[in-house]
Amino acid sequence: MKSGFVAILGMPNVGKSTLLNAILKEKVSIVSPKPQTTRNKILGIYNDADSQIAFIDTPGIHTSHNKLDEYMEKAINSAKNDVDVLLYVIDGTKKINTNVIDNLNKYSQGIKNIILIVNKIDDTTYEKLYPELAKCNSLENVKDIIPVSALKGKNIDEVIKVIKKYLHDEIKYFDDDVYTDKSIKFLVAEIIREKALWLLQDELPHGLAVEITSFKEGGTLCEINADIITEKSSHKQIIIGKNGIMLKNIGTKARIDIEKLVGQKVMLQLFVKVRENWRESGSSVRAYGYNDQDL
Ligand SMILES: Nc1nc2c(ncn2[C@@H]2O[C@H](COP(=O)(O)OP(=O)(O)O)[C@@H](O)[C@H]2O)c(=O)[nH]1
Ligand SMILES: [Mg+2]
Repeated sequence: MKSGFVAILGMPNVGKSTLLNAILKEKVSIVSPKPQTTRNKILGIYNDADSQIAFIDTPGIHTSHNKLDEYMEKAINSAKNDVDVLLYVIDGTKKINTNVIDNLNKYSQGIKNIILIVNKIDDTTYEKLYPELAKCNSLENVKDIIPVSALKGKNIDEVIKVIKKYLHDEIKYFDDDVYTDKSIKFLVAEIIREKALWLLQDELPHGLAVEITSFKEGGTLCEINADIITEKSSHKQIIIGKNGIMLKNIGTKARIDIEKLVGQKVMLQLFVKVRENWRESGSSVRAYGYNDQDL
């Protein structure tokens, strides 16, 4: 029995959260085509017959602007502490230029075992990919390079196999039936935020937060009320939509996923609230679930 901790790091949108969900075969981290979808450090725990691996998903690397960005930067740095392996994820459909290499070197400093994950190979060809991969062969700290498709679940077994080479601990840190450190409430709020990110297109992705205001689990029905928080009053109407259709859509899509998560029928009521510039305010950032004491 081997165990250990693995951090997943890389630029926004390369598919880090999709990779974590593919490894766990459970959805613990939300995914969207927009950058900075993941805001927290999310732990996903993988168990099989001879190993237990705790994966830490992180927000994408980017430079700080507001209080929320600062929190995300801290989440990345704290994820790197004390890990046995770093999975550095890059987008295999893009050119591997000096920028990509510089970032990899910068953000993997001090970590011994780095596995380079080249993702999205379903969306490229080997003719295009191989010359790019060749550029990575000379990277000093990179021990392995694994092309994968997180979306199609391709080569994920190989990732697990390679990670196991670097694990030394021989105890289980978590119970077998636990697959994340996050609460059901957190996961529910994230599902709602995910649906909003997908449905709202480019209008207002970054200023959204979701707060669960009431969560009642009954015998057969789970009743949930949640606020979608936005920064501008002009955004409120966009989220509600004409005749409430957008909010209804977000609610319907979220409810389907939440029912899978809680294994019960769900009654979900969504409200929209405006909190001007909440991302600039330390207390609001903490209130909506981004508390650096948790890192
Ligand atoms: N074609 C393709 N798209 C992917 C793959 N993995 C992730 N994506 C897409 O890339 C976008 C960003 O994914 P996400 O996991 O949120 O990236 P993160 O910001 O690095 O966590 C989403 O639209 C995903 O569906 C993959 O293996 N192939
Ligand atoms: Mg993510």
